[in-house]
Amino acid sequence: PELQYPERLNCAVELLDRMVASGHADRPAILGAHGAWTYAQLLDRVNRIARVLREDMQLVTGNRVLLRGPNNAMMAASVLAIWKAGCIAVPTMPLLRASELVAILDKAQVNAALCAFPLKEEMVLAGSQSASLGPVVYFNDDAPGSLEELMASKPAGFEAVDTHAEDVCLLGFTSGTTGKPKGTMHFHRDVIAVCDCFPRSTLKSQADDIFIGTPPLAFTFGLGGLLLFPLRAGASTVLLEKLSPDLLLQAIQNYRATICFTAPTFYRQMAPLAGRYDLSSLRKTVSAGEALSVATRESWQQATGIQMIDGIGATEMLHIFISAADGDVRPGATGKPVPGYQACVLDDQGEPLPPGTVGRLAIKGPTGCRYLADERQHDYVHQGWNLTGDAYEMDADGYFWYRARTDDMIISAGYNIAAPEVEDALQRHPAVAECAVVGEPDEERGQIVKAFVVPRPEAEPGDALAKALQDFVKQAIAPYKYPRSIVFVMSLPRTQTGKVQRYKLRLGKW
Ligand code: 3UK
Repeated sequence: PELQYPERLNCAVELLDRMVASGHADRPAILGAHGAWTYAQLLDRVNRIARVLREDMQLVTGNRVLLRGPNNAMMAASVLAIWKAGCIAVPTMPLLRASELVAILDKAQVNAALCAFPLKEEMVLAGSQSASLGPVVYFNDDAPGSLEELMASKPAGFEAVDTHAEDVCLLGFTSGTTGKPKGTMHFHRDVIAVCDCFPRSTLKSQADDIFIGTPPLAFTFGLGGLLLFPLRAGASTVLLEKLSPDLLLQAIQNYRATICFTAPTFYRQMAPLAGRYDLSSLRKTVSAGEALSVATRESWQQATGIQMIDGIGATEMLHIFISAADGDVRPGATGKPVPGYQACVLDDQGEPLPPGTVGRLAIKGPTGCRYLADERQHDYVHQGWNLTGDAYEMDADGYFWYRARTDDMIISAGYNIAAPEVEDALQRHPAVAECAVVGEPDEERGQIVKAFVVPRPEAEPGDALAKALQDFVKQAIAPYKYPRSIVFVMSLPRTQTGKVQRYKLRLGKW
């Protein structure tokens, strides 16, 4: 792809003003509970919010603005307005508690906040403990002093702040699968570059597409898939505040959505319900966030006829960098580097490994990891290669196969066992709703394979089922990989982005 951008670049102008100027003004941009906003209407809102930021909240270029809210039109307009006003957006997951928010306010040295009214309580609590935080304005509310009211009194139009392509515009926080969230910095150029990679080469999105899905706009998976990619393509996006497998299927039917973004667990839950809805509009479905098992891929394909597009992305990389679509899909493999990115598998010394060997995944491309000052930048980036913390194997044809998070390789009696492989096998058993596998310290074997299983409602957990599951796994994969210990649980601990927190399972506390 052509990834040369001018030195002066404001990503909001690229994504929005340019679209309005090039004939998209009256096309629908954002659909949802608010109704529909065209590109021109979205631009008008963005300009007014940008004025509020600069004129009422007195912000200057480079200020950091915390952004809190559900996936809706005002939230989307606010991100774009923060960029257009030359400020840095710090989106946060709606469910964060005050103590977690305080950590982010401090770490990101936040100057101001735009916050959805229903999240006010936590915001006030956190704000009272922050030294840096200035003005806070609430939206999704028409009370005096609300963002909506301030916007209404502004004149139309706003001249974008002239930013450098390499000015930071986004602080993305990781979801904390291994503990405390880390902040990552992204430039205006990065925001446009991710739009010109995966969605163009792999997804092949077009102006008549209607995007829909579940990931929060506060998660770069959702920000890209449900806002940046649709805008860059001149397409429409459906933003949904309330989500469940049934509600998402219903919304796909109602809005005639064509492209869906969500995580494997959601596809797994939607597959058995899909037959009740008219999903004929749907063309492409993207799975990311966690490994997509062959079982989930197959159940979705059987239910809908759609071949899933798996893609691995990371907050550090901003979005997806390995993926495959259409005829290029190899079930079980994530795919090949997205055009624009390079990938290889390295050993612990940083030397490239030959095909067929499991090692550390390393990525180079137009986006990359820049942690906020206090993080361990050198653990992630070595000689320009981003080490994502994933154990991968490349085959002779250049396809990349996910094996595990590097921390989730279990070594038992000298065997290397990838936790997700055991999970895949378990998931194929009809009594298993969900499961997660970890290594448990063991005197004799070093570690043993331990499985946490959420049984389906009709299944009867107990010794008999545990034995049946063990036998089932021994039939499916090399017998030494079977879980020696099985624990039945009601649910699995997950991050707010939907990832299993295996470190909590290992600690036995959640
Ligand atoms: C894991 C996957 C196997 C992998 C993300 C798409 O997930 C995203 O970002 P996070 O920072 O986590 C990154 C880590 O998640 N992972 C993600 N996708 C896959 N593992 N197969 C996959 N398809 O361990 C990775 O290092 O929360 C995903 C776009 C933007 C994102 N931020």
